Amino acid sequence: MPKSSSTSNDASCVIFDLDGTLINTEAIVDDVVVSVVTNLLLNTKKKKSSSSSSSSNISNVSSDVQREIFDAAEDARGQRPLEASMELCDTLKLERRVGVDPKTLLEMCSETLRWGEEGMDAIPDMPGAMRLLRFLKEKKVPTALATSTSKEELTKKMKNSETGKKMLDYFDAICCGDEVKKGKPDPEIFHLARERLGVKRQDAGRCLVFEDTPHGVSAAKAAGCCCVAVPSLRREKFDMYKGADRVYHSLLDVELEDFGLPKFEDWRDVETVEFIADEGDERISTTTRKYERFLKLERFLELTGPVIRGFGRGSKMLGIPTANLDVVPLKQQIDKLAPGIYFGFAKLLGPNKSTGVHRTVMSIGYNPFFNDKRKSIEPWLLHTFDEDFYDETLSVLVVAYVRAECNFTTVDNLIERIKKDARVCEEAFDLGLVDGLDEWKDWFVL
Ligand code: ADP
Ligand code: RBF
Ligand code: MG
Repeated sequence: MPKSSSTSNDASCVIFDLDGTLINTEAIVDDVVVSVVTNLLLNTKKKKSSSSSSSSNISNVSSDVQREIFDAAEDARGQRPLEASMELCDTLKLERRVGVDPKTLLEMCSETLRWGEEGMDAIPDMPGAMRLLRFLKEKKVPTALATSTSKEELTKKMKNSETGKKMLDYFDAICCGDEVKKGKPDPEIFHLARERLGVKRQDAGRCLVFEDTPHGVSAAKAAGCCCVAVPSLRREKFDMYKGADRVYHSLLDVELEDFGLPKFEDWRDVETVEFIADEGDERISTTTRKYERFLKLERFLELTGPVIRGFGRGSKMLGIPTANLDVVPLKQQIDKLAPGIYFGFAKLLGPNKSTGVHRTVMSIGYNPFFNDKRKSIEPWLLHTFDEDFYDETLSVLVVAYVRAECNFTTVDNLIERIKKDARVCEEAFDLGLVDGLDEWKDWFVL
């Protein structure tokens, strides 16, 4: 996945997309689109089937249809609302199927999507967004926002976002969708952002753009900018990001020094574990690293729940048991984390409580090697247990991020990589590289 061939390494400023890049609105929008369109289609179907004798299975049809709608909603991302609605109507043939035009569809969705209104859930930041913005400000790198959202909607969204209006204070310039004639994938908004940052057209390559959608990447590249993609679309669609200069799994993985910008200072090297880029390693940067490393979380995260049955692969296939936790009740908490590999501690609260607190390394994500469709939380406790402990309550304290999930060509390579993650965890604690644990001292009391 890494692509560094034509990457410019002389960036002087950074331009950000908002939705899906800095704040996580995409999941909220997709939910609304899927429910509005599903209802439209089902209502028409009901009308039709009540006048005919065929008894079609509506719930069956609806799950297929929902997948189709979700897919279309994903593909339409990155554009201004009306243009996204036009693409949706077109892809799903909504005018023909249900007689709904783009403007009407947009109105129906906006009615449900009332950003900034009382009672709406707060819009979460994307993992690593504030870390990146804070760092660029500290290093005095000029930044701009280039969003397809209109000024009015932006105000509403930020009122309801986790960090609130504070995020907007980080930008030297803000460009909204209603300030340009043509929206993304047209380059106009990136030209505007570049101009507002005082960068000449011939220097557009020195603007580093962060985007999450293929439409956004097209716009940035057409404006002559250097473009980093942090995809919000599923892995199957990663081919659609081919136009980007570099693709990262999350904002946490970005190596600013590859673009000539200051290097993050919060990664900690584990100087006893040598960095050897292995097959699955997608962290190959133009600046070679010597050691494995980890990034302490700004806020540790506690995940507690009963141990459930997983995919039945850990012990059998890998010889590495992972005590899976149910993601559903923990969704809000794990959305704060980028999918990836983490380490920390774990304790059991039932019959195995007496075994104590154990160092733990875990994967929180989709396990690309197995191409899982569902997210899973899989902690491997670095301790030998005499027996299984299904159903027992497990509490995990997530302390640090190690890397993004990767794919491997062989199981042996995956196993080797997981064992190396375990060494990073062990060494980080042995060498006393993780501070801030005392704030959690109550959690360590059994
Ligand atoms: P599953 O797919 O059901 O999660 P695994 O093969 O991954 O099955 O095995 C996980 C189970 O093994 C855990 O639920 C737990 O009961 C048991 N287990 C034993 N030792 C460990 C360990 N060190 N770390 C995690 N789970 C362990
Ligand atoms: N699965 C992957 O597909 N890619 C990975 O990079 C990956 N890294 C892991 C790292 C750790 C520390 C652990 C415990 C698991 C990791 N797995 C990874 C998950 C592994 O595929 C999963 O635990 C098994 O499939 C069991 O369900
Ligand atoms: Mg498991």
